[in-house]
Amino acid sequence: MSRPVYILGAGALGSLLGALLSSCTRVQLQARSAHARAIRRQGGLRLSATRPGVYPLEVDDQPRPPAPGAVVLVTVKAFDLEEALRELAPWLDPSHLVVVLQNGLGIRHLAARVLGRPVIRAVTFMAAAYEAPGHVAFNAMGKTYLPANGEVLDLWRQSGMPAEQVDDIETYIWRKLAINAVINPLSALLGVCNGELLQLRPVARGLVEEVVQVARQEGQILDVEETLAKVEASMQQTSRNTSSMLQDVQAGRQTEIEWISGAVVRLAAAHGLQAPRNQMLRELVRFTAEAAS
Ligand code: KPL
Repeated sequence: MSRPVYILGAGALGSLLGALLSSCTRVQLQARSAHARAIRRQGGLRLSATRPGVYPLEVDDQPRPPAPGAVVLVTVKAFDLEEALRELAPWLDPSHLVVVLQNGLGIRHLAARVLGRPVIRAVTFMAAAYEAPGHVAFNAMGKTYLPANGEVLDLWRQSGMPAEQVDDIETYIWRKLAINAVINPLSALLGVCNGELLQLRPVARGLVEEVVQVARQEGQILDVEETLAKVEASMQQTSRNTSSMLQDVQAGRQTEIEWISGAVVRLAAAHGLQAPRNQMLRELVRFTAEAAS
């Protein structure tokens, strides 16, 4: 019998994972009241685009503890992570497995520090957009990379999601950072879907060069051409998605810019380097997000 799953963070990604995982185990999704009400009214979460349909799902709009032995998937945005984990901490016991899936750097350390226990840091390329309460557009079935934990890997695979166990999760964290450092700020500033950015190769290359340079200082040997190819492959694969940063700007919310471009700039400075392109996008996104809020 699979472990139950508890999802903290019912945005586009958390809701999508809840819907898909509910086909193979019990899922408790913690959601805001309008989203929770719509899910109950429809008899589940509505997915459109890939695998359309209504997926039955147990949803709570009042904070509830995870079931014993649950896999706790933390899918809140990076800027909400610390507070969400502080609220979760009293409910955890050694039977729980905590998995963090945010964009950006420093996520595993932050989570382990706040919870005082190790967590599983996963990297996912699933792409989704929150359309309306009770409705998520499932825009790309991307792979999820997990460090050694067979149980979480099995849950993913049983529910039909591609997943791979990897020894070097740090490499995937840096690759995803490069992807997010190009796609997220550019899409948020230009107001376009990810696929449109394929036309901006020289801009993407400049941003990737800076990320690769910082990664090297941190002991991650990435290659510019290979990383750029991965960024473009992600633009292709998620071409119809609006990035999470564009969704945040459009909704007048805070963005993850400090966890993505901001992290690149701060680490560059710590190594006596500069990352002027990432710094420029960081400032422009901050300005745009403030103007939109
Ligand atoms: O991670 C993403 C995001 O939007 O945050 C990508 C992979 C770019 C998909 O949109």
